[in-house]
Amino acid sequence: MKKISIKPLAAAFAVCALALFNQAAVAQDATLKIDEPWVRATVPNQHATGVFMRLTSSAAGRLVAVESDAAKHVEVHEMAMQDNVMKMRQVPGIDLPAGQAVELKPGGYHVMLIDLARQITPGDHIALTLVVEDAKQQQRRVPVDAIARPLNASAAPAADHAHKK
Ligand SMILES: [Cu+2]
Repeated sequence: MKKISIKPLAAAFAVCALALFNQAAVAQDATLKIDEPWVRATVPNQHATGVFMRLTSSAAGRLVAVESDAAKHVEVHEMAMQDNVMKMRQVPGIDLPAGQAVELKPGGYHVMLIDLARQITPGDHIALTLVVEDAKQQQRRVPVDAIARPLNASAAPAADHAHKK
């Protein structure tokens, strides 16, 4: 089955073309609406922080990954009560039901930037790329520009982000 080996290559080309297109088109995606993307500013030597936004997909989809040059590792996390303690854990993705707003917010789902390249101060712009999968498991990349808000932007988990490796 030699044909199969061609497919990933074709997909890679498609993704590259999309990425280029997206960069030129200034953060627009026909299906996915992104509201108020923001990142929590950091203090010196803080190595991790969270990114938040509201996602509304007109067609059923799933956020499967996030990429950014701002940190060595970018993970999708969820905060949840576990034995009466708020804990966070990495999740493989976040479902985006058609037409339903999904909040990434302090205390819930968030994107975690781990091993930050530098300190983030309020007003900074952090570029991220959302990798979204549609119902046919086709992936596309959606650029996001998250603006840094002050450390105390809302009552939320901040300093106690313990990440086990
Ligand atoms: Cu986290």
